[in-house]
Amino acid sequence: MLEQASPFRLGPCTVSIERMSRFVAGLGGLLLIIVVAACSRGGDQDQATSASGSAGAGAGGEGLAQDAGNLPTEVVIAHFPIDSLDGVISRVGVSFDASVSSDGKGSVRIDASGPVTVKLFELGDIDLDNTRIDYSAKLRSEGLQGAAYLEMLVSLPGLGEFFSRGFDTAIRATSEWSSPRTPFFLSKGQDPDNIRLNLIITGRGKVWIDDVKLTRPRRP
Ligand SMILES: [Ca+2]
Repeated sequence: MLEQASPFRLGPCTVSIERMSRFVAGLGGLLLIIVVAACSRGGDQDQATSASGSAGAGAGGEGLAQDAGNLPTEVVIAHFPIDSLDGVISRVGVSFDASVSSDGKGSVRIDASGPVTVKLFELGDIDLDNTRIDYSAKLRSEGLQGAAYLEMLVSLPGLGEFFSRGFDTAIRATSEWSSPRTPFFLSKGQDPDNIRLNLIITGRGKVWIDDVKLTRPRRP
């Protein structure tokens, strides 16, 4: 297993992405779109911290990008606005909460009776390599003993399954909505045949998750 650090700092991109998420939430379901963010590019320096390394800019996943103009900084690979439990894999202690959300359209609530890994979404074969990918969501907690954080599992053909865990953006106790994120660095030729998006909870309590995304930095 190869653990990757989570160095991504929340910056001016966050606000723009949240605005865009409200817009795309109305479309529902799994979307394949471009986020047009007005903020400046800021992610490439993070490549230096890649545990798997990166050969820099190059090909891969271009089929995902349709130019919407005006300097988009991130490309959305998958977006789950969560206005129902559709697609959510784990169901034990998991419910849809229409009254609590970051986007006004409900969220997934987990009533954890102890440590649990909540399996949220499985993306299957994604045509990407030679890029950073970022798993992000909105998280909230109430009376949480321990912590809750994002986990991304990336299956690479011939190499096995690797994980990225957002320890540094974990939430604890009682917290309002925050925007955790955890990255994974795909080297050239590392083209995942599956990506799984999970939520790890290390103790009992209530956790809400909303607005789940997988994105990558847009290339210049
Ligand atoms: Ca929602």
